[in-house]
Amino acid sequence: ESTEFRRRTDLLFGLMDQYLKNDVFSIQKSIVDHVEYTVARSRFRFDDFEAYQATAHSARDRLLESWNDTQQYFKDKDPKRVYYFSMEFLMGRSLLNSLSNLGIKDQYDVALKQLGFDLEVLAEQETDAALGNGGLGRLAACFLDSLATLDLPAWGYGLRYQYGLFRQKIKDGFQHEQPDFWLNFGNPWEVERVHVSYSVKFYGKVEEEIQNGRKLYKWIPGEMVEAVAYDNPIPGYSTSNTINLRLWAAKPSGGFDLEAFNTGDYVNAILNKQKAEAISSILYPDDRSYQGKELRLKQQYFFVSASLQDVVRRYKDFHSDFKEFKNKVALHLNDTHPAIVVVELMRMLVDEELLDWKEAWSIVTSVFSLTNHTIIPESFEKWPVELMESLLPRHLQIIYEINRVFLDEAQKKVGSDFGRLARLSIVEEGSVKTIRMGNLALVVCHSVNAVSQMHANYIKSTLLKDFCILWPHKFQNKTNGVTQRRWLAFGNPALRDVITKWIGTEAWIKDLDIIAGLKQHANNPQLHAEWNQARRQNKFRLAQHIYNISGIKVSIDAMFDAQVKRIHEYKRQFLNLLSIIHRYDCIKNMAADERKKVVPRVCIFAGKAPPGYEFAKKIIKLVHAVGEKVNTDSEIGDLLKVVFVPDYNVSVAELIIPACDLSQHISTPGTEASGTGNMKFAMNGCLILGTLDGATIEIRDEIGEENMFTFGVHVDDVARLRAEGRNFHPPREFQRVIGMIRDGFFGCEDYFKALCDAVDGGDYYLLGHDFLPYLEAQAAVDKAFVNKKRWTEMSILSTAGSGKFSSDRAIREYAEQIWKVEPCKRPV
Ligand code: 4GP
Repeated sequence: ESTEFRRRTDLLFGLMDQYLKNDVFSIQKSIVDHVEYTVARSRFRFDDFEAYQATAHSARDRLLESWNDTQQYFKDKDPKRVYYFSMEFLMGRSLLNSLSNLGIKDQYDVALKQLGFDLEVLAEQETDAALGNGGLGRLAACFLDSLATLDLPAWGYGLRYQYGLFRQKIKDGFQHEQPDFWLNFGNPWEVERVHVSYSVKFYGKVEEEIQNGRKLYKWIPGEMVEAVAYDNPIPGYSTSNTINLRLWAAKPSGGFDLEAFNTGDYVNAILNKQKAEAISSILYPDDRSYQGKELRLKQQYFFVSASLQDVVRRYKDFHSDFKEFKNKVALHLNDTHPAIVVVELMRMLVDEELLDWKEAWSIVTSVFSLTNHTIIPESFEKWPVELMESLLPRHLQIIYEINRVFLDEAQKKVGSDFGRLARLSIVEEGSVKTIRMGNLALVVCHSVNAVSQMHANYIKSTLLKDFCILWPHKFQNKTNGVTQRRWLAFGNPALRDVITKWIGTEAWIKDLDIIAGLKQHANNPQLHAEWNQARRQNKFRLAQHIYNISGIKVSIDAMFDAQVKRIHEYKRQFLNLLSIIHRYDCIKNMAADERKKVVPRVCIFAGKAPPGYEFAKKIIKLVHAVGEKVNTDSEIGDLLKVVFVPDYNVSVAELIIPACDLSQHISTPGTEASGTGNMKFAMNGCLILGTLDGATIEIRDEIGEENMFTFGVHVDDVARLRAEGRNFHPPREFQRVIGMIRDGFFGCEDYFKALCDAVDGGDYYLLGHDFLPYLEAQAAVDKAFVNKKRWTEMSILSTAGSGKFSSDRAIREYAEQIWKVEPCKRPV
């Protein structure tokens, strides 16, 4: 047999020839081969889209080689692995990122140029992978990039939604949602693994039997669905490691279909298929309470069940029992959406692997960790008991048992403080009895982390207080970070070159702390010239885009001022708009010579409103209404422009972030857990105008108060000010701009009435309180902008101070302090 093995191996090596080469000629050959054999066009005639497809496939070939070897290396070494479970991954486009991480972008540039194509133009052909709503999903994507770059043995697990986050179309200033058919033209960045599939059970009943004196539970499912794996290779930067993001698609389970066919129920068989596929069909937008709860819970269980089966199978390939499980596996939950997985692991260990409860519990409580991403209590999902009982009957039993043991133990600590015990309980009694998934995760996970220092302090004293008292050691902070590769090095090549030149190395692309080296040159006029030159190039690109989408011409000498993020009351886009109206009003009332002193601004908004969230939708309409008035006012000209860039996504962010002078992060303190846009802008040398909320506080600590603009109420005062709200009289300036909206100055007064009512009655987000301080901060911004030298210095110092906000730093902390995993670097 061994001769046969050798013969075959020799044959295969001979056939392999060698790894794919990365010289220009080899790359061209693989591109045109893909034109001919994959895209099935003639190599003598293909357009930009076909060229993109072929280029993507040739890049994918290279990714797969690296992927295969990395996975084989992990298998050989069998290190402890970390699995990152997330319902959302907001990946954006892959082409430029993959080529850059693989270190072969320059060769592709040349190769394509000679073939008559422009790589940047081809890259525009790619549809964003928008499998996420916002911050949480984008963080997961940044983390994968860092996990790969730091050579950590990691996998991501999630759902392969058929439709990404909706596309935002604007008609007459109103948002319209259209489905995002992102897979319509195929997806060259994934590999379908038809042989990697697992059955996932739903519904049915639980049977009990006694075996050898032990009571066993058997779940007889009422429905089964197959989970099929799609692998998305994630290359690290400047390493030969490529890790995996495995996304599951739901397919009907053969057995069930057959049954229907056999009874002649052809139509039902097809409907069953559609029903199964619906599980991985849509990504829920952020307005959870409006959606079908059952489908969402089904999605959650579907993805964690398949993932866990996969993890356990991989573990069992090398281990005959579960003694080593804790030492080999770390499972991380990206918020509580995947929390049902803790029960699923308990069920697998007790019911299927026949471990006793105690042993299983000790494993389950050692392997899971959790990140909490919001301050809003509703983000802790709850499921009606009735729903849980019908969909996952065995899980409900296990939850009750976990809760019983937990409350017994808690009672020993808190005595008969029944109020507190009721708050701690995983089961919430009430008119509708529910399971609190947040509490469940808090009980089971060995570590629970916040995403900024302020968020940590805040939730420890509010949302998680009762749990903190029980287990203070569980709670910690891991301040977010973003990948400087996508967000600076690749997305802003002009600035990258300047940075690299002045700090004398490009090592900062892998070690962002080094970027502090810019500080010593922050006064150098030559650097100033190059810095501004690079930034101007980006402004020009954005101005072009704005013109293409809206026909609005903006001056690149004006200050580009952006607020781009999901539209939410707490993020206070409304406050920004009110100050724009105030600015407009002031300019209109100025004498001509006074107007000459006004600093010209382009106010840029972008962001999606969750489909069921009326307030947010009205904000979008108001941006357009104000824009229409201001942009067409001939007296105003370049002094003020208001622009809404539609369909905000990763690619749009990549265009806006490098091009802005000022970015706004003005949430009411105590509402934004961290924010990551603030980090991306700061890294790109864009100054921040912000409140002391989330990670903006840490950005201030790093960059220096004097290099940004902060204002507004203190977080400790928010509750009191809210309580006193009724007695508060907002300033005259505030009343005036609200009055303008109410009086129909921008039209649609009935439609906008609810916006004005929200701040006139109650003003929960304290816009009235913050209005004057905000205007003062805005005035300080104007004043600073006129001093070009000072502004440029501040911009350089923003970039120089952003070292901490790399996701590499964040991931290193997670790896060392939470997951206890170590790098496993494949040799070249
Ligand atoms: C977001 C938070 O709102 C944001 O502050 C934070 O930076 C981000 O997570 C990453 O931690 N939350 C979500 C969500 O996106 O869906 O809860």
